[in-house]
Amino acid sequence: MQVGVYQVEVRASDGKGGQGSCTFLVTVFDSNHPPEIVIPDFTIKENETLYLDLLDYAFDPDGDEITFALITGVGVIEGIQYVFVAVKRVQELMMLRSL
Ligand SMILES: [Ca+2]
Repeated sequence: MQVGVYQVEVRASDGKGGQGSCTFLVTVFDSNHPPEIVIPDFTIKENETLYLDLLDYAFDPDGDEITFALITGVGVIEGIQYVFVAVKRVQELMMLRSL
């Protein structure tokens, strides 16, 4: 049932020609709750790589499947994993990529 307000009308009959009726409203609201995600700060050394399984830090109150996207910042998200390679310089990153 989609979110919205629905009107229902019900009639009551007594079998002797007598009838009564009424209408009432049924409101269907969006019961979905957004995922909660909290990731603590991390400290890593140069040339270290930070791997995070994002499902360890996120939770959906309804049990919905969660997907992730990087909004801003360093690193990449692939599926449920965040990866940041803390190479010293851009040139070194280029070298690593060319290997
Ligand atoms: Ca949800």
